[in-house]
Amino acid sequence: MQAKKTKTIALLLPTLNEVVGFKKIFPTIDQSLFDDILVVDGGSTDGTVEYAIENNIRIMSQLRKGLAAGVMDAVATLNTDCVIEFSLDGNCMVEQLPELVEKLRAGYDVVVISRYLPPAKSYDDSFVTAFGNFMFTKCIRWLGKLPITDSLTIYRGFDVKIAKYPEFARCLEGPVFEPLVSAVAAVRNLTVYEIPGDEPKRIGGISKMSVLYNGWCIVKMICRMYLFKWFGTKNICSDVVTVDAVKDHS
Ligand SMILES: Nc1nc2c(ncn2[C@@H]2O[C@H](COP(=O)(O)OP(=O)(O)O)[C@@H](O)[C@H]2O)c(=O)[nH]1
Ligand SMILES: [Mg+2]
Repeated sequence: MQAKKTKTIALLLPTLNEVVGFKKIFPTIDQSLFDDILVVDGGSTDGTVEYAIENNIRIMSQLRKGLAAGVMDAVATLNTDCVIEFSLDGNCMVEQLPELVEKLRAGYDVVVISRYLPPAKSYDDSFVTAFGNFMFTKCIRWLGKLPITDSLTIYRGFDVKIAKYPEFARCLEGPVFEPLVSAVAAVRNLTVYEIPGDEPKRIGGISKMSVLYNGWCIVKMICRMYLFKWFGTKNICSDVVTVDAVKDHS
């Protein structure tokens, strides 16, 4: 009998005008950890795309607008079992990639580098983002059973099957990709492993995140996920034909 193949992992690098961090951080990444490396670019004009091409890094330009849409569309093109999201702006520490890879290969569905699991600390949070992250993580953790501490960070790996569940596409509206991965994992009782890890301050460029808009989209997503938890798929979007709905009409 053939031995079971270990899980394959892609490193996904979303970029939008991130050339400073890209040049500084990418050369320090151990590329041998991954089966695939892909940059998804949101329309950079600062040399990010040119740098990727010059260094033979696979890059795709996203067609839809926004970080979550770019990540979703890039994940859909991957042929690997798992994906790790990594931000090249200095917020993610390269040193933690080997452990992240190891835990994914060990079989966890989601592995998160948590900024709030002691002794880790975020050096990039403002009072507002720290409060928002705390509240949203509480709401998301009550969807399931695991005591997760960070549901919003981009720095995570997960099984790509999560993005293929029906409730995922139905709840992905606006910038809610990472909290949605955590919410789906909670509702479905998937295996989640958290590794404490500091979030250093970003280097170069500016954050493209809008606190109010992101917060509003996450509130809507969490409400939909509670509806999904309590009443099932057909209640989270009216134009979806579920197996139940098909049965009703037969
Ligand atoms: N492809 C793509 N990447 C983006 C987009 N917006 C931000 N990014 C990248 O995603 C990462 C996280 O974004 P950032 O603005 O730093 O968010 P923050 O860390 O939550 O403040 C950075 O590496 C950005 O360059 C986008 O619309 N498309
Ligand atoms: Mg950032």
